[in-house]
Amino acid sequence: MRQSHQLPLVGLLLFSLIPRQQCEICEVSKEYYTALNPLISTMINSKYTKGIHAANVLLSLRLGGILNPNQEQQLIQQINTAVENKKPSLTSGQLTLAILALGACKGPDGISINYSELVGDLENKFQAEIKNMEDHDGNPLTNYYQLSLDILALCLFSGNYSITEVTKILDPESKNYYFHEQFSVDTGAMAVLALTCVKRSITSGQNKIDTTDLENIDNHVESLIAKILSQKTENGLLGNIYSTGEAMQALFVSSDYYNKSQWVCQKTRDTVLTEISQGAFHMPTATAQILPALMGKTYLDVNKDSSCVYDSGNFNISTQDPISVTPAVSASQIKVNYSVVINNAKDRIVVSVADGSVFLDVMEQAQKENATLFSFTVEESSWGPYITTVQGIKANNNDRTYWELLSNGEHLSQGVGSYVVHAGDDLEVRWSTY
Ligand code: CBY
Repeated sequence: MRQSHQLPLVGLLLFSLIPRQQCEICEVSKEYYTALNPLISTMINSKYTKGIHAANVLLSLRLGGILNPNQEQQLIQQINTAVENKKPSLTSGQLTLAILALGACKGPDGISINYSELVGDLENKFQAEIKNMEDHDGNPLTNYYQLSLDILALCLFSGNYSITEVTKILDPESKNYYFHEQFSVDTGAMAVLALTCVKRSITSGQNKIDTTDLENIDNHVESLIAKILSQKTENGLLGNIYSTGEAMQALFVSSDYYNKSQWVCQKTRDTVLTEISQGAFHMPTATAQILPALMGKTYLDVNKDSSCVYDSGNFNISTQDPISVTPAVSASQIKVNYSVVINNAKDRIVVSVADGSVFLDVMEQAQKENATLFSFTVEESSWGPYITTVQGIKANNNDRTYWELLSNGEHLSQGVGSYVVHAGDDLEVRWSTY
């Protein structure tokens, strides 16, 4: 996690060599695919590409046609085992990602997964999300990002769902698109992909035409796209660097809803490539979520009936750990301030950690020094460790509470396992409501 790829040369190369013609889908051209090798190695070799967390990675690599059948088989095996052993405890979105990954295409043996069983399980998990919303003031068991993923998979894999109901759920005015009153671009993007799939199923005649549903879907997509574009930054990112890949996918599939002057795809792509060269993508999930867009693909390209494409020499994937040019953590120590904030009460400590340490190291050091005030627990998520309790107080989706991470008063856009701390930082975990 402390490793980062510094690929300035690759970034420069991509920057200068990519043709800059106008196009709706501005993928990286094939000749330069090799420059994506380190990203791919990160996905395949990382310690986080484990169990169910491998699903995002397999989905991305299959959409890109990057793997060889052997590598693919290993990932499939991991996901199958995780699904078999942990199905009841998987969240709806985790099960969905497994279905999307396993069913992204038809493997070389022509054997497909048992869709009907998995899709049936997903229908149940999706219903449980809706039931939770009814019982808990509109709050799902997980979140709207996962509900949108669920709807996308039910749509792509012919599951049962009511078009009218999902259209109502994904109303852009729902509070579930917002965290701290800030529109979540990741969530909006996933909802656009789900709604676009549903719309296509209506217009292609798979589902009965109801003009009110169709109109509502159109309005929702239009409004969500406007909200996504309103989060465009000066340098072309959509939200932040970690939401941009999926937002690009949403914009690829909905070009009827904005005009060319509102989004210059190439600018976004070039900024992403620069960020890649600066090491922003050392987590496999982050990488998995950016890669499809860079290759001109979207999750709507998942098609259980089309044969998988395998790497025909564009990539040279090593099974070695990706090379890191970041110097090993040096022995020098830095001091940082760390506080746990609950309402108006603040428990503060100054801790010493090795230069190059991440937020989690600071929390561990503080816990060592004072277990009463600074005890905490984490859960492994596909984005790395996620703080679930501090001082025994547990985050709860039913009341929209969580432990928020801040540095110098700023909300962080990385988790505890990734954020590298600096000397003198004022780090905070704050009991918050989103
Ligand atoms: N994935 C999910 O279910 C997560 C959906 C997501 C929208 C997600 C971002 C986007 C994505 N692409 O996966 C999301 N985060 C959600 C929904 C949430 C909420 C989780 C609770 C719930 N209702 O399900 C919540 C509480 C609002 C939240 N994220 C909190 C946090 C903070 C975690 C702190 C902790 N306790 O450990 C944190 C660190 C923000 C903070 N400053 O406190 C955070 N999220 C971040 C930074 C992120 C980004 C991760 C980027 C990175 N490099 O690590 C994120 C990509 C993501 C994961 N969250 Co939330 C958003 C972004 O910055 N673009 C599906 C599942 C199957 O995997």
